[in-house]
Amino acid sequence: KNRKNTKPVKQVSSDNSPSCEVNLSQDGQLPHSQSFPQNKNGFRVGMKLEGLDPEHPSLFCVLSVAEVQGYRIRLHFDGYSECYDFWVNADSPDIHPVGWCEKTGHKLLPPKGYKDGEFNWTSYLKNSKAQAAPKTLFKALNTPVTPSGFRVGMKLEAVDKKNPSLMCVATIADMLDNRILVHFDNWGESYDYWCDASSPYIRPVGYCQETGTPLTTPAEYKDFKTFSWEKYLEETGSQAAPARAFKLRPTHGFQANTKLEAVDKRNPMLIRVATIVDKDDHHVKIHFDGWDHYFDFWVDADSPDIHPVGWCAKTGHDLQLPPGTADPSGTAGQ
Ligand code: MLY
Repeated sequence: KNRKNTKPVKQVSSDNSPSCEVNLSQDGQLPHSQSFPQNKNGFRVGMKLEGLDPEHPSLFCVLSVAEVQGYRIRLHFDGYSECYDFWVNADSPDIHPVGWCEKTGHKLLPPKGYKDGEFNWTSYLKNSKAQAAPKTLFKALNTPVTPSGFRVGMKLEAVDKKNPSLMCVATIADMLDNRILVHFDNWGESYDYWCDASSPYIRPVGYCQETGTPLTTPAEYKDFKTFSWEKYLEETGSQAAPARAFKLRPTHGFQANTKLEAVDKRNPMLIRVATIVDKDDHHVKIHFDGWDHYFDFWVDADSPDIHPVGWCAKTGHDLQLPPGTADPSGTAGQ
């Protein structure tokens, strides 16, 4: 894991393309994470699990629960600096019980200091006197999988979420539950992201040509000026993902000037009182009440980091009130 050796960089929060996405349920209802959780957060500090590295979403890592707050957990990469810790909801589809990688044929990145093939969960748990997070706590295991026409290796056209103006040549690098991992041909895996079949960021091969949208060809592609999908599929011995596999996403129900509770991107342990100040087909623009509009940002409408009013109170999470709000405890706006 090369990034673990580099200096931590504060996540910049100026783009409008956050990297988290959850499934809309079949009936087009809000994603589970955007309604009130049905169950309690059963994770406890010290429990170990396997999960996606949010900055390298193709990698599954050995993680420990470092903090529990309401329905959220802070996850720590075993052996690495705390500065890489990150927060997820207890029902995140990106976390799995110990042994999941082995079972599903995914490579598990061991804790720092372990060489490939040297790591073994049984002895690791014993030596670290730690508990594996119980399987029943994981949402992914309880989610029915709908068959899709997608297969690993198939090609498609996809938005580079880190450069949202680019539609690019992409490949399905992995599949998991109802999601696909989008990888950009010949680029590093840091641009990869998981999405479901109804993601507005993915289109079948041929979409750019049909709509007159420029298509970003694979990095270093020799004939980029004369790129043709037919030729490229043949060269790479691959298939296009069938158009029928792509689903239409129902429009979200968010309205401007409505209130919600949203994770502060700059300090993700905090959830603040917020307002939707703008929206488009698949995004909403979040404003933190009482703070400068400079901090406003766009998120995907299905982001797991936006919650209905009352979510914090119901799940036992602190809520940051607008600065200046009368608060007897004197912690408002911190
Ligand atoms: N300016 C950026 C653009 C990278 C685009 C990568 N996408 C297509 C996966 C760079 O050259 O790093």
